Amino acid sequence: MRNSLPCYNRVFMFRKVLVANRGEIAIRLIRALREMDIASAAVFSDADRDALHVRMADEALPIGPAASAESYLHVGRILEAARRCGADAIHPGYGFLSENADFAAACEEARVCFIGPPASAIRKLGSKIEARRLAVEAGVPVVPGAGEPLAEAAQARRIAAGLGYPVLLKAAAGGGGKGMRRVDSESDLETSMRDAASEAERSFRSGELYMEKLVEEPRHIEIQILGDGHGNLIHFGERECSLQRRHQKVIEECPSPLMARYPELRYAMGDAALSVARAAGYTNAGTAEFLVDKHLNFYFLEMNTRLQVEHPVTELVTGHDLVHLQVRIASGERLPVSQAEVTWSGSAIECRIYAEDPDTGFLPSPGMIRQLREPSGPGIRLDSGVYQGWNVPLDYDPMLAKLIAWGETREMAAARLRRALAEYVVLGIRSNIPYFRAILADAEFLAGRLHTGFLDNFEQRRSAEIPDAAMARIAALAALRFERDHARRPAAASAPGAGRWASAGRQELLR
Ligand code: MV4
Repeated sequence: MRNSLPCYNRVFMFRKVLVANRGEIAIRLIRALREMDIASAAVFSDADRDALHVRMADEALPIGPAASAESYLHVGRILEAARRCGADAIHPGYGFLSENADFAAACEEARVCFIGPPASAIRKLGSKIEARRLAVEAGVPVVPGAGEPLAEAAQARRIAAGLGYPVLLKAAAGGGGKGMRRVDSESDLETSMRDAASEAERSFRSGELYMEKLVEEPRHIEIQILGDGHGNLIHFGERECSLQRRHQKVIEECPSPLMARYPELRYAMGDAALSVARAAGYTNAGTAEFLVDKHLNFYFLEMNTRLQVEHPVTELVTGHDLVHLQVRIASGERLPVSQAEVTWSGSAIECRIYAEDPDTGFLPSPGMIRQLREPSGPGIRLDSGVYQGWNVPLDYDPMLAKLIAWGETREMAAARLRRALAEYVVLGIRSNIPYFRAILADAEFLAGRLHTGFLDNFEQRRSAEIPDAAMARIAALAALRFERDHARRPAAASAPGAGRWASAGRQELLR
């Protein structure tokens, strides 16, 4: 590591950056580094020897077996790779080590710059209870609830009675909806607390819970922020991420369709996000998550201390490259953009393209990509991590690419996205492309009536429309898969009522 100064006292731009990630985000980072004349070093596990990010980087270092814990999540091996290739800095991307305060601290210790917030800010914001407390101190609204860990049932009953049911139990170490339970009445409270605590314990090795009033059918809107090491902190407006299934985002957009009607909301939420960031001593890129209820009250939920998957929609609408800015800030430069220079033009929508099968409840569908035709053309950006002939490994998140469309208006962005989805061909594995084609044809979506229950609702509306013959084919496939995977008795025997569908399905398949 070329110099021994901490990140923010640096004077020179990095010469080489280690990209501690894989897939489309590794490629996104390698491209930005190349644009900045900085050498890139990729890392790869045994499962990723032939991966696209390995081919695109200036050099690539093996870091261990397929299992993430032994490779992309292994602090020692990542730091060793950085030392071996002489990298001045590490970009963690998203997922893996990106929000690990111990890793950020270990980088500081090893005198290699962590391109992200300081370890202290990651640590403070890692506990949702702590983040809530910071927000309250900063005068930012949070959902009515308890700002303390729940210790015992009697205390929980008192708090819930004060808030009024329904309430929501949440894990302090939470994320992704794990350890979260809706509670509708006092009689369910104790059981739900036990369930939530044990799920949180299993997922995060901490069963600590807190409680909030449940916000019904909220919108999920988040604010992108960026701060330098010289006290400058600005926001890049919102992204709406209300379209999620099982706490996985599916479609994200900028601006939120809500902001067309209530532009002052963007500035109020932007200020709130900056207040929380200031209270946490935040620098580099971050995202403040909010819920917005139907009366347009907004509530701070948590801060994601990384570059997010959906950052491209913000880039397309503001025209700023967030990765360039992250790298420049981390090397000690001042933010080259002022708040007044952040403006919003047009509309962008992103689809997360996954190797998963919408016909089997979105089971992962890894394997060989036999044929690939990727869309392009006016207003289309494709951040892809795959190529034709590559075998999508089953070891990691099966996201293939992000398809992003920009248009003068939301209607234009949607039209371009529809056109690009029609061009997109992925053969050999299943993908969720057909699912997106259906969403982009949905009147509710096109009207911008978004909320976090949208996709559940959409799927129910759609399954009601599936004709019997198609349902029979689905039942047949499910039955055959069950028999193959469990190699015991037919599925019909184990699911009451399934027999009729399964035999109808077999007939259908034999036709
Ligand atoms: C909530 C909520 C309603 N009320 N909090 C889910 C993940 C986590 N980051 C926060 N989540 C929620 N917190 C209160 N007080 C509803 C959700 C929620 C949700 C939030 C964003 C996107 C999708 C969601 C799906 C279900 C529930």
